[in-house]
Amino acid sequence: ATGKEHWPRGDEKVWKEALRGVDKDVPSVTKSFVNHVQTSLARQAYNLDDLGAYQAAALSVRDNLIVNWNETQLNYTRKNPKRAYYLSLEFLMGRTLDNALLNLGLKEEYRDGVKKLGFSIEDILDKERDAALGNGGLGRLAACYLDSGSSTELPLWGYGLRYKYGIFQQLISPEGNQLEAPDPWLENQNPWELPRLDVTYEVRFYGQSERLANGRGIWQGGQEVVAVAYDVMIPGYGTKTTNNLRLWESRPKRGFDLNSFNAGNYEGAVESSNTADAITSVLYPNDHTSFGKELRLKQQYFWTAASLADIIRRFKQQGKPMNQLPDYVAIQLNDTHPTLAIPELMRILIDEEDFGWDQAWSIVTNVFFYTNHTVLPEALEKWPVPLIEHVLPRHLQIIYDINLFFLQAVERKYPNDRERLARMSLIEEGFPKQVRMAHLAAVGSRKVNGVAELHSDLVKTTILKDFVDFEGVSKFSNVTNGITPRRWLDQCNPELSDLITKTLKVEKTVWLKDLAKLKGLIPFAEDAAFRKEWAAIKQRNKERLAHYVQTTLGLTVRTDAMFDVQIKRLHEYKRQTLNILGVIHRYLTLKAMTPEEKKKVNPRVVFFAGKAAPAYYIAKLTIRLIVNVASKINTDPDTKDYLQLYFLPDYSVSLAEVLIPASDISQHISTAGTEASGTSNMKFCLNGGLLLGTVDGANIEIAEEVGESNVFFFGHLTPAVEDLRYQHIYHPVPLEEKCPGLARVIEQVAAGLFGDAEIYEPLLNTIRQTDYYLLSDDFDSYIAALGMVDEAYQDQDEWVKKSIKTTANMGKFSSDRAILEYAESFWNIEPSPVEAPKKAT
Ligand code: B1N
Repeated sequence: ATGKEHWPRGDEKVWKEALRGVDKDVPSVTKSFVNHVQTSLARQAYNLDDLGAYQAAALSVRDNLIVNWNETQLNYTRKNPKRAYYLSLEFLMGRTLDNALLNLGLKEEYRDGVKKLGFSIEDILDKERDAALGNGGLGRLAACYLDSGSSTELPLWGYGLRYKYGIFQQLISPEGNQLEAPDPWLENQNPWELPRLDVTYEVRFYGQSERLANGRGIWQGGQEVVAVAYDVMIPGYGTKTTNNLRLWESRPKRGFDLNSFNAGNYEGAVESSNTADAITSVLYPNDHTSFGKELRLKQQYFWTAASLADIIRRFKQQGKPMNQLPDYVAIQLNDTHPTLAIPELMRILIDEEDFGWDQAWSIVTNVFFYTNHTVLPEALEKWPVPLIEHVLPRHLQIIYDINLFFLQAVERKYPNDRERLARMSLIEEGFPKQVRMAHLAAVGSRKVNGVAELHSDLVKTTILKDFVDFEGVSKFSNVTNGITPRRWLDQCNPELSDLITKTLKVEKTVWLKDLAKLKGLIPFAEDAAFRKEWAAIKQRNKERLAHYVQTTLGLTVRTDAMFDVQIKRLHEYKRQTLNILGVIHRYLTLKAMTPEEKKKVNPRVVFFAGKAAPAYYIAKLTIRLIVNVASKINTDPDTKDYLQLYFLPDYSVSLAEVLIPASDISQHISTAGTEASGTSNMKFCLNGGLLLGTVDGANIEIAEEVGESNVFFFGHLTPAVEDLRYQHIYHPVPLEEKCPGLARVIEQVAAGLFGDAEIYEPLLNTIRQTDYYLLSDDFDSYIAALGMVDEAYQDQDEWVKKSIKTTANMGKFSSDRAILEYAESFWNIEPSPVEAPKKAT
């Protein structure tokens, strides 16, 4: 018993007045909260727990969002601006309540309001489950862009799928194996979505497609599935604009097939409903792999068809002819996942709207824009021709026609160049033939972009080189990714945000929308009192993380050490293996030291977090190695005061919000040329964490902004990679010779220092054999860079200066800048502020 069982919590008078609806003294926040407890939740005010309080607060905040959402949509309907649509299979939103309170400017009112009723706002916020409808960076980027779209008052909607299960929950077994559990995130009801049961479309699969002489097609038969809209309100920071994220749920067209039901075939009758539901049941948990699964193809078509139908219906309500579609609609394709929208719009224009091919194609190629997020070959989507033919017969015909006209044009420019035609074809020859979605997306779009300078150059010089030659370079460009500083600074690091506001002497509503203002912090790097405050905040953030680890895992983290963090999806190209082998190297070095030598060592705590795709064996072995190294070294009396290691299970947006502000140094150590951008690198640096990384992705632009002396770079550069790989295969050098330090570490793992000797063989073999990701080439410079980090950390004054200068120079990486680049240089859309409603007279 806590002695707190006599309800109500908090101030009894406030409760009573609010319950009675006394108008005078009770703030409206309190009234609305209590009202929702009594009505929407049908709960006794005197018996409300934190979860109930979260639900009441969410419903009450939602009322505010709905008002703004309605005004925003009305504003758009009245003004008819050109609109942009962001089609993404993933939206990794995380939690909503805190963000909604911040953006509405209601945080303090709610803090006070719930306090009087006996609750702490932090405890309430902590009850919310993450909306985890995404795998990693690509999905989180989509969420940041929606926040920025509303914050810059752009008419921008998102379209996605309402998965019943988000990314799996990660459990770690005692042996260190990753186990996956489903994430039924909708279980406790979701106050942030508005079901629109009246907004529905029918989407066809399978059936037959007949071609008519005039080029049109008739697609009929097969199965129809219903798409139902759910709207998620996206408030802007300090704006009325509240845009929409529309997520589709699949439902069977008929719940039951009555004929077979009456014939006693119960299972047959419910079967069609099972397959229809399955389409939006689960988010595919693989990033960076193309699997060719039928259900994934159906997800992609279901979502693009419903979204396009919805977009076209809205456009038609304006009474404009279809050939003006590109003047009013821009559609951004988030990677190739929504590429079927291209043949789908062709189908609508030709088969349903009576357009000829050329006119239809000119509309299509002025509506779509394609963002590429990776150049890794295994991630480039390809769909087997027979599968598309089976599921979407009409679309296959259209894809073949697009290809025919396209290759004819290529042939005219480069006569008799068969190899070029084969390279550029939308169809890859083989058994089976496959449709290359990146080629289709590039051919069918107005613009193509990568997500950081280096990556965009690689797109132009590698995977789409022939297309640059053919179409001219002006179609291909770069938009460096960004992050929203609202969530990734103000919300996750409130103390730092307050210190910045106080120091800049500018309202946070100003600098959070004009992040270049952070440059005003630069002179304060020389101010000792400021540095002290800055460092104290980092320290408290470390303690907050330690508290999290203590309460969730029961482990005690020392907070007087350097916090070294690598958090991201497990993938060989991201080289978590390099990091853990570096940790073992440090451990072995410590073991060999005398007590005197050890005294000079700065203690370090290394954190890992991240999920592995369930079928990615090597990635899962890496987790297992990390976990087992941790249990060995954390209990070794020789070293545990100098080196601790933690693998935090079930990485999520919310966990990132605790980890990032606590980091002194974070690792972004992909093989050069493999990480398209990275976005957590931006989050760490914005929070004053320094960066240890390779010359890859957005690391390069971060270094350009914050100064190369404030980042720790190591490793080979992109142009060297191809040649090094060639050397590995054709002129292999034994590991003991090439990189003795790494060989020694690998020997220890193989010898069973961390148990399970044989189990790690496949992982170790990836390095001993082809070493595709170049660990043996970069290991020595990696260890050297870690040494430089240690050395720099010894001089705390200098370190804190670096930290301040890093934050101060991160303005470029606001997602507001990125979304405005898309708006101005691609979509040609403008802010459309919601006008203040006319005062009732
Ligand atoms: O997109 C992020 C980048 O910051 C990262 O560098 C990049 O790796 C990431 C197939 C992907 N690229 N490709 C994917 C996700 C899901 C899937 O099914 C590929 N994710 C990225 C934002 O630009």
